[in-house]
Amino acid sequence: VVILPEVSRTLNEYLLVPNLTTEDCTPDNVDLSTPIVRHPVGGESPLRIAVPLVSAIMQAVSSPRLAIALAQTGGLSFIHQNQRIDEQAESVSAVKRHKAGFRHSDINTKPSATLGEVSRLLRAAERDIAVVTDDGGPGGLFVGLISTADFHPHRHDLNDSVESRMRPAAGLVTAPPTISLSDANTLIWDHRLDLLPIVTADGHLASIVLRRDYELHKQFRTESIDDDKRFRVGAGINTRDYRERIPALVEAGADVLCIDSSDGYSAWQRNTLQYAVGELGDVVPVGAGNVVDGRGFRYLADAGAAFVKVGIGGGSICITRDQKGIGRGQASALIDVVAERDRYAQETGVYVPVCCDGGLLADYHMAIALALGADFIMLGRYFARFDESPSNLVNLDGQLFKEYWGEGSQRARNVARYDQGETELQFEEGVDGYVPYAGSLYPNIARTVAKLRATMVSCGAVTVPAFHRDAVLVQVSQQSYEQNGAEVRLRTGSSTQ
Ligand code: MZP
Repeated sequence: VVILPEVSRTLNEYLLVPNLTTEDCTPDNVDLSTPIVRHPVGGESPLRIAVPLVSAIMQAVSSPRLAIALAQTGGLSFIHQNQRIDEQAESVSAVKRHKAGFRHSDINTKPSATLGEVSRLLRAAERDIAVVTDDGGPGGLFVGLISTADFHPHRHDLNDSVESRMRPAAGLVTAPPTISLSDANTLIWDHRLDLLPIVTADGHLASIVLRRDYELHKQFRTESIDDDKRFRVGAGINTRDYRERIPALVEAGADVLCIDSSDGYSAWQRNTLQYAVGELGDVVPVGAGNVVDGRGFRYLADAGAAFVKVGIGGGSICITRDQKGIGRGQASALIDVVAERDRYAQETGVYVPVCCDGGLLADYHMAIALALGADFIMLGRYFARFDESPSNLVNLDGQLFKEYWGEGSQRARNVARYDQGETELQFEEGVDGYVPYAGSLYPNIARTVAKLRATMVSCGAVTVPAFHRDAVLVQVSQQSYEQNGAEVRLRTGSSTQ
């Protein structure tokens, strides 16, 4: 037996100690882009994303709609493999059919277009979202979004308490064309809106204002797109039907694949990688995992993995540790794997990116994971909460939730991910539950990205590699947990998100 001489630690057990912030270290200067697939040390990765977040390979998370929204905001989705090959290939095609790079000039909207006209134009152009701008008014340039899929003008009841000088009509706010950006922001915050369409007295759309207009506007320059202006999308595969599934997904246009397994340190993954890299001729990069130590990383990197995913037992819906006693604290797993990634890069001249998967309970855990050396982060619960995820929105005792279930639950029955030696799950490794509904993906991602930028600024880093190199972390004591827990009752409407 080997007993590792350490305690297994989670991301929650670390905090970042600030480094010097210099004048040019500002949130705007922070570049969150990161490599997704293996590349020569010092060279360019063939696949990078602008925001280091990817969505989990799960039924309740990665649908075409979520994949499009995430690609628009600079991340990447992995369409889940717990479905028939033709269904999964169709989901990949659905993302690739959408054209990226929306500009308001593309759809010829003008400030005087009505909401109905914009919607019709969007449908005709097979677009979900347009950027609408209006440079009139004292607030300067308004930048907004309109979406056929997500935009529900009637969703928010504005009729109750809008400012008296603004006349509510049919769920929209009518306002004089001179409404200032700060007036608009007040309305947005007061009514907890993601976006606010401003219509003129004669019912024309003057502009649409977002809560975080600047962030979103910026992200439109960082969409995850290919050379052919299509959104990028990944897809999960398994170690059983890969001979049929990989060619179908490649044909459908998948940009990157990932072997989806709860325990990736296996000969099955090596065989799958050998097929993808060797027999199939390396047509599309294939990531592998999950592992929790350097041995697992090296095994998969040697077998040709494009990236290696880290994490066993840490997922919010995961009960693998309780059921099988298998797993490792996510921080300890990352520290071990990242050290091996760096040794491997030194020895071979090849950098194999590491993805931190699961168990991130707060936004700041993403910063801790990046600081510990992760190149990008995979999230399930985080994305399941949004409008764009495929699961149902449910009202439980007056509070809104989205359904979220693990791939190891009876509901998902992902037998290819959980090797229990049978064609049916003999015991569950995941739970079936609910997560608090959080609205649309767009403002949430903008907020998370703003937090990541702010953390990196405090740590004096404007790039992810600099953050890896310079971050200073400290373990927190039990005592400091208790101090953090001092209870302050929140005012209604305030939030810690
Ligand atoms: P989280 O972001 O919800 O904490 O974790 C998502 C990750 O949990 C997934 O990417 C996957 O690795 C893992 N997962 C998915 N299903 C289960 C399960 O049923 C699971 N146990 O652990």
